[in-house]
Amino acid sequence: MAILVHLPSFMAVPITALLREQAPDITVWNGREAAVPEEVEAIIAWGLKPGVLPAYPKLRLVCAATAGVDKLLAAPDLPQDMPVTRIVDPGQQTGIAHFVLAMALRHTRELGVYAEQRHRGEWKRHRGRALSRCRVGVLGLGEIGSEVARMFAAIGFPVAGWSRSPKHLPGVADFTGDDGLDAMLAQTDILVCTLPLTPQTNGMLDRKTLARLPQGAYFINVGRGEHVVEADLLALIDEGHLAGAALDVFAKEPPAADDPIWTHPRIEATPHIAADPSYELVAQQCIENLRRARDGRPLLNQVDRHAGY
Ligand code: OXD
Repeated sequence: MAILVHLPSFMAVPITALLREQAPDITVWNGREAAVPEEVEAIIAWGLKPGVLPAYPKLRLVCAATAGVDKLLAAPDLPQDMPVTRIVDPGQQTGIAHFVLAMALRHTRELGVYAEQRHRGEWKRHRGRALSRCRVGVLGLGEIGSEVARMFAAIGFPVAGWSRSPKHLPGVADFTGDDGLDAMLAQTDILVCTLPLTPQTNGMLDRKTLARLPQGAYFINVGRGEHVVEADLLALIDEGHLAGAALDVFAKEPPAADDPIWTHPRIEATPHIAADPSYELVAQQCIENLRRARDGRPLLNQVDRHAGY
């Protein structure tokens, strides 16, 4: 029984060590070079280039080391019946919600404006907007979106959420479907994207959609960069329709050196750091799922391949 860790080294090194510590009976390889292909039964990965999967004839399981699985599901040679699992980590959900709140409060309290003023040596006070008058709309009410919505509601923001089916979360107004999306956007001052990336959500935040937000709305993205048509977002900010955006995810990470995102004064850009999943949990879940797959038992957090998350 063997696991192949196929991840960028900043994740691969700690996760490999934890797998070895938690399951001394399982062989764990960090990187494809070391692995014996005929022995690999599970791969932990973020994305899989074409040609990787067919090299492992005994593969039973592909484990994402993250909440999002879009890069894994995009592998052209991922067999239809290959189980894929993702990470569901309450600690990560809380961390992402904290990050989103920090960005939202930075916006409502105008901390970016004060940072600019300080560079100019300017002492000028602004009256911030009351939270109770700042309407939040959360796109996607999965585990992460629900936690984000819950935290906004807990500190007094009016909150709405858009999801495939109504979630009935306390203090969160439900919106569904295309009409629901338009209706929610029209009454959203801070839009937060926590959607999974699927063919249906790819590129959905284009000029037409974002322009439905009221003048002066703010956008926070902790979903995926591909949800947004970046040129449309920047144009709406430059035209003054949107106040700005906090982006933690990008279609290309890191963005190209000449991407305007690096220097745009109304964009807060961070390198996909909203919150990582716990590496202990990643290791633990992969080991447990490999044992379950071997025994033919149901897997934890198995992705619905049809839904794409
Ligand atoms: C992700 C994660 O899916 O960090 O981006 O979990």
